[in-house]
Amino acid sequence: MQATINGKTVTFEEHDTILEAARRNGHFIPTLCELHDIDHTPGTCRVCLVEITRAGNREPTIVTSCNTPIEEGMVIRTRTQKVREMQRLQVELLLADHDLNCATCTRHGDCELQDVAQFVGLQHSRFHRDEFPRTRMVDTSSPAIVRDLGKCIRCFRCVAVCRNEQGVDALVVTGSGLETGVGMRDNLPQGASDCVTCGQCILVCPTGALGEKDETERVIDYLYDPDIVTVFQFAPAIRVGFGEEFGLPAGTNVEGQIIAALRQLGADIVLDTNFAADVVIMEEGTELLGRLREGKRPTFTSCCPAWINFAEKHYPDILPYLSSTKSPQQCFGVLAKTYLPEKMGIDPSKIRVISIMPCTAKKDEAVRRMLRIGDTPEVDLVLTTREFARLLKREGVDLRSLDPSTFDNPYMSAYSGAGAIFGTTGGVMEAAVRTMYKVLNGHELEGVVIDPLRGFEPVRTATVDLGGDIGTVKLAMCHGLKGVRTIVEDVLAGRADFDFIEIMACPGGCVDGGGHLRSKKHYQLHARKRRDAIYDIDRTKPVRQSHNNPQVQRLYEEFLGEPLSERAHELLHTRYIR
Ligand code: HC1
Ligand code: SF4
Repeated sequence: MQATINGKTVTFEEHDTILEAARRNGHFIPTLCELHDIDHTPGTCRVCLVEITRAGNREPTIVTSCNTPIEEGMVIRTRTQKVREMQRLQVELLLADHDLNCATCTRHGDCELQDVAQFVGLQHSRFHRDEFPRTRMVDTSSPAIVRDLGKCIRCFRCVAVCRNEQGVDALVVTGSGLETGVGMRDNLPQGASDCVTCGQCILVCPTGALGEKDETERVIDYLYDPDIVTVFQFAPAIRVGFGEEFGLPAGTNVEGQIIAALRQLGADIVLDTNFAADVVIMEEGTELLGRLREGKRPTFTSCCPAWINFAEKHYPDILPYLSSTKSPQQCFGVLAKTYLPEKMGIDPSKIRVISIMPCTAKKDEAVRRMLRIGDTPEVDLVLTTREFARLLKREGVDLRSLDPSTFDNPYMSAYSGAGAIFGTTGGVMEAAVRTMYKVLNGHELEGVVIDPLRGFEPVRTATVDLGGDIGTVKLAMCHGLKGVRTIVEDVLAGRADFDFIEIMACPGGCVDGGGHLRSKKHYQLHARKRRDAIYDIDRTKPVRQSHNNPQVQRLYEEFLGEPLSERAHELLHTRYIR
């Protein structure tokens, strides 16, 4: 089938929209609300206007290209005078009640609305008014996410992701006419709503309307305070996602440059969450074997904080099935304020633990009241990948110009390949199997890569023979909350037959966490490359099992005793709120 776009013949397929056919044939049409990757074409922004003349029809008309099917013989023009004037007017109307404090917006320079305003050649907005309707407020009630409705352009991508991709359905379209907006269901503040702070809505927001609660200023306060000892940790997925913030190809491993950047910032101690991931395997693996021996099944992993929020808010009856082991972020935090100062002779009250995570929900986790040592949080501050990039840019550090550095701390920085793979779906499960096999059989599993556990399907299942007195176990891995809802309902209804279930709330796991770089116009563009980079780290590590990490062995010998010892229990395990 053929049509003409800007004088050139193009071929198209049945059911193609004009926008799809134009893109495939290299014709640019600006859009703000449409997002192909999640099949979202609400037609609300009206900037994807084109002029069309249908076959056998002389009169051209203007239509929105995102939701108009292309037809045989159609003549399409994307840059006529009329189209350009109408697009410009449309953008002026969008800016009429938009908060135009662009210089102070964290999205400045990375905003799809700015791109479109440049494209239509807008130099000032004639209709702008400073008084917003009451509904266009800033909601700061969540510890993780800020919704600034003065910057919302009503594309409803966030509503679509939350409802259709995550199945949480916490966001709704509110009001009508000039007061149309996006709110939390039941008009609740975000902090009291059903939102689980996964941050997937942030990844698709075209403007600065959705973002993490920015903590870069507090980190700078800590860095320049001579009385404070800053201890940094960064998550498994950070090293393979962070380079993109500085223009490096997706999946580039920048672990060494991150260490160098933190030292240049003035960090006192730079350590690794991957070390704590190995510790989690020691605890969670032992806990799981105990539960299996007691006939308690299944056990769910507990390292993903958006999953914990989801379980607590949406399915509290599932909480008894969750592992009590804290996440690596929190195991790190508590050890950095107990074990580390004991070993290094530092006053624990001076230590501030700062995490760099690909995740917004980790901010929520860090302020949970059961994750404190007395009055002190185990983790003081969490920066997302995006904030860490912002911090480096604020402090004039260019990641690309740094020579890679290495860890030099003998207590909490070494990690195994098992700790590294936590950052992708199936990784926690694979790491746990490697260690449980050794515990049960006294010798290592041959061939540490367990292929059935790898993959990208939203729900995967596998059967693995662990040997010893446990034998064959049934495993499931699920990433993306939509699939989680089904699996949790199956468990509660007695329809599921599993021993161990790994849950990661973000589709893809942490490699595509809600705190990572936003890919303008795409959703989950780089997850696979980041995952492959994580598997490469595992492949090249001399130590690939958590129990063989020498720093983990030292931690147990010199501080914790055995996994699940009284001290390990007190420091590394938690409970959940119904
Ligand atoms: Fe994750 Fe985890 S893997 S939750 O995805 O268990 O964020 O990367 O840090 O805590 O280790 C995130 C990543 C991360 C924890 C670990
Ligand atoms: Fe929905 Fe997640 Fe956004 Fe909350 S953070 S509104 S759960 S997509």
